[in-house]
Amino acid sequence: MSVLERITSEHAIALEERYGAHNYHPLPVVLRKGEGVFVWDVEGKKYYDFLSAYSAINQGHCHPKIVGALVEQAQTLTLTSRAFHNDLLGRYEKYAAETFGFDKLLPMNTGAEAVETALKICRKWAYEKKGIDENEAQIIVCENNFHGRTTTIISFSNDPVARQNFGPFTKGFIKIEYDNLEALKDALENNENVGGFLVEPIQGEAGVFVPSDGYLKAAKELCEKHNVLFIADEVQTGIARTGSMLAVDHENVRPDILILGKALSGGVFPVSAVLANDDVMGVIRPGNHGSTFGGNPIACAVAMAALEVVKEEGLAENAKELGEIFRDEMGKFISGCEIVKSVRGKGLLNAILINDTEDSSTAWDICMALKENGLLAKPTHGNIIRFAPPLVMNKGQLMDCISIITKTLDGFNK
Ligand code: IF1
Repeated sequence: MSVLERITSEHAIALEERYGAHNYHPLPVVLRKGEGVFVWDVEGKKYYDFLSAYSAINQGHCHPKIVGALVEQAQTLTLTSRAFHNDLLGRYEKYAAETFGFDKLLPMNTGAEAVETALKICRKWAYEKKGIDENEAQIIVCENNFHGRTTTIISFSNDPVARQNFGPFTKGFIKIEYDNLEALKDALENNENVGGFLVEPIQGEAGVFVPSDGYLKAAKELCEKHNVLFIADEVQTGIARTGSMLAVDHENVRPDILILGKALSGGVFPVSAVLANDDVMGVIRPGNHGSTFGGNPIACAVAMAALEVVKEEGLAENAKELGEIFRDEMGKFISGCEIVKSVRGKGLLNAILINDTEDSSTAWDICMALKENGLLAKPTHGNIIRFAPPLVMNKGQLMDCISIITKTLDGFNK
């Protein structure tokens, strides 16, 4: 079977249904091409992409500079493993470490792996630097978090669907309410063995939940006071998505451990990373951690190009500017409408709350109508729709999208 052979949407979906594990419930659209802010389905219909592969495609689909780096490197050297050095790893580590202001980087592939890596570094630091007794270290996490799908990570999720019948779970996590400084203070004061606090600067899966102004800064200060590592999961919020290179930059917070993924590669290759300073990263020694593909030459070339694109094209500034327009325009629309309760977000990571119950199909039906009208978005938690277009969008395109969204929503106004 040739990949060049054309296939209908119906046939493609039927094949996945028959031969693929049923671990997703996608919108019934089959994409075959992407460019910038647009994707095309197999029948040739063109859409604005308002999911950006969960913020992995911040730089736009098939960015020529990033794809160019991928192709050139793929024809030169793809993988050496870490048993040998390669000529790009050090250059990439230097470039990324300097970009984000850390001493060192540990390269991995997926977001979940990078979160796992951060948890391991944090525990080892807790024993070797903080002096916590063996096997006693605790890490504070937040309710309604999303950090990935591994057994350890789902151990501290509170999504029943993600957890049920996957136990037994990993111990050593204390869960507190998000955006609640008192809860963090209590947890730090009442537990001696805390090594770290793992937090998303904006909770993505929870429905783009933006914490109160000053929360991250105050949380970091509390962590400092208790000699606890502040671990920021910027897998989704990082790389310009929220209108600054990192979401923690809005509050001038420097995490002790920074976790990146998704758009670190512009979505062309799985690339993730953990960054920290020497006092923390120094606990990792040969044999403690690794990955066959982590730090491979293609990943290094791609990630450097992806970061260059973010800087060269001013994507953080653009996300900030367009995000404000988006929330302003949606806010105006909402004030005279029944179907949407509110709009929230930062930069180009936004969501609208549909005025219906969580178990209703309204948000799904709206996404189906948006698809018919040429815009792809996906509901989360039943009644929330996330809007996260590629950051290479221009103002004219954004206004076009706002018009598609408001006209579609009007069709649902009772
Ligand atoms: C799926 C959500 C987004 C993440 C943060 C780590 C990871 C993610 C903050 C793991 C991944 C994803 C994965 C995706 C759905 C998705 C998601 F809806 F669940 F919340 F983006 F909005 N930390 N987020 O958001 O990264 O291992 O997947 O590379 O299909 O599960 P990964």
